[in-house]
Amino acid sequence: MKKIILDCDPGHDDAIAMLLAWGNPDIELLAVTTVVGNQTLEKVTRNALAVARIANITGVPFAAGCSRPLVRQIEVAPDIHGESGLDGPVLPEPTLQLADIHAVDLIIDTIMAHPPGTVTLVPTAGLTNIAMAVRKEPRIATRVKEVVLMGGGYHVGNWSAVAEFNIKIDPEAAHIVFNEPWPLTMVGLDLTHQALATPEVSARIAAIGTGPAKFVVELLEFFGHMYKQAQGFTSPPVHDPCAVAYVINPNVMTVRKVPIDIELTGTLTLGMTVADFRFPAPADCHTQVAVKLDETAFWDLIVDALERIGEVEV
Ligand SMILES: [Ca+2]
Repeated sequence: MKKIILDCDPGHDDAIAMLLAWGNPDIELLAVTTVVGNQTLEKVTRNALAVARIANITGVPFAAGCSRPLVRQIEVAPDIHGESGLDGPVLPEPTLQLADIHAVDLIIDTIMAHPPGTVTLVPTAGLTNIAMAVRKEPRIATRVKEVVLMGGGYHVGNWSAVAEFNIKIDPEAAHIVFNEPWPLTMVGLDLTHQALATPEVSARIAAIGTGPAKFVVELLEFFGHMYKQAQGFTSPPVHDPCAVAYVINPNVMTVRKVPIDIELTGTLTLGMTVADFRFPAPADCHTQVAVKLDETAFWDLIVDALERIGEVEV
C-alpha cells in the first residue's frame, strides 16, 4: 500500500483526486488536509467534507489548514471553480466532523508517526500548508518518501503567461517546498493538459451509473463549461488526479530529472517554475517533471476507482 496525505483545495479536479485516492486499492489515504486556493479555506474545507459524504470516505482524518498565503493576498479562482469552489453538482450537507487539529500539525504528526520513507505528500493546491509544516518540523524533509505535487509547468502557465495557479498564489511557499531536499515530482500543466475529459471520457464515467460517478460527470460538465469560457479548452484538463495517478503507478507518465526553482522577484514571471534543461541533471538533483501521460492508463484508473467505490447512499 502507498500511504499518502492529500493536501487540497476542492476544487473540481481535487474532488476527483480524492475519489481516485479513496477508490484505488493501492493507496492508503492517511489524511486529507485543506488550504486556501481555488476558494476560501472555509469553502474548500466544506467541499472536501461534502465529497467525503458523496464517496462515503470513512476512517480518514480531515483537517483545515492555512487560510491565507505566507506573504501574498488571497487569490481565488471563481472563473474556473465558481463561487462555492465546487459549483455544478448539488452538494450534500457534510456529515463528517473535522479533526480537532490544524492541518499543518496533522501533516507533521502523520509523517512522524509512520516509519521513515513510507509517507508520500500529495499537494494539489497552493503549498502554504506544506511549507509551514516543513518549517515547523524540519525532520519531515528527510522522513517523507517523496512529494508528488500538482503545480507549475516548465513551458506553460495558466495564472500568468508563465506561472501556474498553485505556485503563483503562494510563490514563497513553493520556493520553500522546491528547495527542501525531499524527492519532488512536479506534475505540472505540461502533463495535466494531456488529461482532457473528452465527451468519450464523460460517457465512460456516466456508464458506471452510480451516485459518485454521476457526481463526477456533473463536475466535469461545469468544469468543461468554465474552461471553455475562461481558457478556450474544448475539453477540460483534469489536473489534480494526475499527481495521485503517478503515486499509484509511475509508469502512467514519463518523467525527467531536472533542477527546478521558483521565481520570486520577476515582474512578469513571479511564480514561474524555472526548470533548467540545459545540461544533464546533476547527480544530486532531487526534482523531476512529468512529461508525457499515458491517457488510456490514466482514465482506466479513474474508472476503476469509481467502480470500486460503487453505489453510496447519501
Ligand atoms: Ca487543486
